[in-house]
Amino acid sequence: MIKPDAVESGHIGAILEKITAAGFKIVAMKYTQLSLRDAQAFYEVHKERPFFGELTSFMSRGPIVAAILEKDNAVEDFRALIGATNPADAAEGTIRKLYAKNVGENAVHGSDSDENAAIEGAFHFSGREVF
Ligand code: 3AN
Repeated sequence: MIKPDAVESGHIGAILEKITAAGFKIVAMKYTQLSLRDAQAFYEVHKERPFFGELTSFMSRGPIVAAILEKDNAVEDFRALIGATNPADAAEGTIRKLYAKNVGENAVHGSDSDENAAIEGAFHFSGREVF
């Protein structure tokens, strides 16, 4: 996902350019907005964390871009492309170093495993929206 902070700041195009230049194929994509309930469901694994309320209200405050990306070694390579969760720790040239505001408003989300990528893809897309 391209998160609400990066959408608000006008970085959709630049972020998609970096993603495709890094060799990812976009197999599904939409511009949409999560309701608070959607965000709570999406981030269910974090529900005991102290930042859950902040995270879910942020993720539902404005539109996002959701996408399914394909590439060999996609999970690891995408996490390298986006950089550390906290942009202060992110490597130079990474998407979060370039576009994230702080650890909460950090521009993009990437799945942390192939299994979660499949679950998260199914959260956003029906079968006929995946190409
Ligand atoms: P990542 O997105 O890098 O996998 P996770 O899974 O640890 O990071 O955290 C999920 C999301 O929760 C992050 N993308 C970020 O938006 C938010 N988050 C993580 N840590 C904090 C924190 N200390 N304060 C506020 N939000 C946080």
